Amino acid sequence: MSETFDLVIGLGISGQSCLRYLLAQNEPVRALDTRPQPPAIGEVKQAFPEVPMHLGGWNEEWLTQARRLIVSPGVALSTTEIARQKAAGKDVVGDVELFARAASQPIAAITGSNAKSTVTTLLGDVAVACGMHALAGGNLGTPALDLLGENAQLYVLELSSFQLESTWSLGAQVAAILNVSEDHLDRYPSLVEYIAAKQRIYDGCEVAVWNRDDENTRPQRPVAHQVSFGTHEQSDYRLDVERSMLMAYGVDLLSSKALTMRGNHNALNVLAVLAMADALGLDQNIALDTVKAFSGLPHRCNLIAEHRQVQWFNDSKGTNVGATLAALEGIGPAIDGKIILIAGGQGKGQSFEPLNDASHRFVRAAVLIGEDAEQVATGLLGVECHFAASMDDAVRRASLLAQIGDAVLLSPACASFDMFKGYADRGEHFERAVREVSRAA
Ligand code: UMA
Ligand code: ADP
Repeated sequence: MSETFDLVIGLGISGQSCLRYLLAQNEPVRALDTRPQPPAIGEVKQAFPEVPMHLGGWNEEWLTQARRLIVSPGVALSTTEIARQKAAGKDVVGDVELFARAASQPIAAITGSNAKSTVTTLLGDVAVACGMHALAGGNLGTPALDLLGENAQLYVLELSSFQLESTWSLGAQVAAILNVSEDHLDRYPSLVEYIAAKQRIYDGCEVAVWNRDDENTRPQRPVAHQVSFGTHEQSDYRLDVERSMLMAYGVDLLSSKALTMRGNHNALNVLAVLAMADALGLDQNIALDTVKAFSGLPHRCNLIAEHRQVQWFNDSKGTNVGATLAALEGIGPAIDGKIILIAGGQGKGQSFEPLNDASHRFVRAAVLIGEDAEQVATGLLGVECHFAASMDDAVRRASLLAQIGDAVLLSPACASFDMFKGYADRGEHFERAVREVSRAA
């Protein structure tokens, strides 16, 4: 009988954080990745010389022998090999579950189809401004387990539905689902399973913060203390759209015009931050000063150039229909002309139809790229659609289509991996191409 061990599945950054954590606990551990060449595998092998690794497929013997499977977010629990072990009674967890079991300080947890990174970063900034040693991470970039041992007083975690699938013991001090729109339907059979994964964020939480405008965010299981935000009149934290006013429990807090980040969607993000900050007992005046000054993260609807009276916006992080809708509705009414939309990439099984109404109102023409370009066109009925083979080509065409007063918006509504290393790479390509057409003109 061989020694029993934990099997870490996936050698990406969360798998590596699990190896560091388990080795520090002196746990026997092995690792498996179904990819023949996971990124930077040379360095990974060097960093963990004592860990037996299996690459390029499953290892049924290891799966069966392991006492526990630690599964990376990129691998679904419904994968046959994992589901079989789970059905046989094996403990199957993710990195966030290991983190939750080990963390002794409060956790603020944030999920949603969009705005997670913005809200996580801003809430972390608010807590730091209030004098707390707060650390932000999770899906945002630094794996949750790497935040342990840093003497944090508060953990602010962005959690994806993938991470929540394999988490049971979160017990956050405050947890929020910001919004739900179609995403990752290449992983979930339907929106119902995707929402169920997101709802797990409320398990064992003290305070649930949810979006009164989006019923899918309301806790589906009882949570004693609930706080809502939204434009709806009954929202505890409310954006009064007519008066451009952010309010809490009927009291005016701040004009949305005083925010550096633009658009109603960002005002709602700020409300979510304020609701969570209050739930954590943070100083509201400091919170208000911090949210006012926050200018947002790159690749999220940023104005990057203005040339010949045409504005250029980089919203490369708009990787689903909900984000692109927010960008069209934010920019469309704010410009004199119309939008030239650059979109497309990997559609992840989404329906693009929800874009029809806003594109009809605000879009002059679209330039579509990537493997699901034709599918994106189904959400742009009545809009003149062009197809481009590269980002350079798309930007050149967009510059020819734009008229005075127009805005060119890169908001792909799709993942980028068919053409780029990720959303940041796509956004950088876009910005370079924009600089080139501006120089050439
Ligand atoms: N993979 C395999 N076989 C394996 C293991 C992974 O094919 O055995 C593939 C996955 O399907 C995926 C890729 O490898 O395509 C990376 O997966 P991973 O789980 O190894 O990823 P990590 O490097 O550990 O990064 C993960 C998150 N990635 C995913 O959920 C896909 C990162 O979020 C996160 O920042 C990091 O943990 C730290 O917590 C990225 C992401 O794209 C930004 N998240 C999705 C999103 O935001 O929409 C959910
Ligand atoms: P996430 O981490 O959930 O992907 P980000 O803060 O990175 O969230 O933003 C992703 C995309 O969502 C960007 O295109 C951004 O402009 C858009 N976005 C931000 N807030 C909202 C919102 N409240 N509703 C819809 N889209 C939003």
